[in-house]
Amino acid sequence: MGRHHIVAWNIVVLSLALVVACGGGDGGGGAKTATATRTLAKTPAPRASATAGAEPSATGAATQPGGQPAPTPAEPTQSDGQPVPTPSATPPPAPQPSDTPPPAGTTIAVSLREFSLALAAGTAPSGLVTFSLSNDGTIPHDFAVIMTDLAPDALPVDPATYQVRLSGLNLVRFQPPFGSGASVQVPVDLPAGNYVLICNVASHYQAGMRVGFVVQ
Ligand SMILES: [Cu+2]
Repeated sequence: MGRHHIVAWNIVVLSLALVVACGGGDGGGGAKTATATRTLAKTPAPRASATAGAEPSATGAATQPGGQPAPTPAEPTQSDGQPVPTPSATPPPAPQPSDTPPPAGTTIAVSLREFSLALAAGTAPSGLVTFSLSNDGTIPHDFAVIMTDLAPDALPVDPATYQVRLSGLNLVRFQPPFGSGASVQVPVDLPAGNYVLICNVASHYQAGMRVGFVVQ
């Protein structure tokens, strides 16, 4: 029994020693690890590293987002740049047409009624002349541009139709009858010369719908 008792005691002691050793070791290791961790955490280096990490991370994050957005804006910018040039390219043509209209010619307002034919201007430079017709009367009228050196009231009239005989004249342009209140734009390219403008509805010329016009 004594040996057993001693052995048991030894076992207990060994066990305690093992427990202490292991516990101490583990505790010490844990403590050391914790200490090391705390030390690292408390150490300026970790903070610096953390700060540095934060800065780089922030920088990196900013850089990455910035870099990613940067390319993205770059693409919109390019896309924007492309649309911008396109509109900018479009405006130039617009000015060109806008520039074109002025030299395009002269517009002459013409008021037709029973029974007269009134012009806003009796002359125009050679080139495009746009007669802006307004039927200010109550019945339909037509409009004929005749290049002739005859006097406005000297045109030949067909006694059967009561109309100016256009077949023997240089008819430059003829606008068919249009109704009361209507407006019609009649562009004509006119060389320099003398013209007579008339309405050739039966009897209208004789009634007074005629006027001379000079292109210089
Ligand atoms: Cu008429």
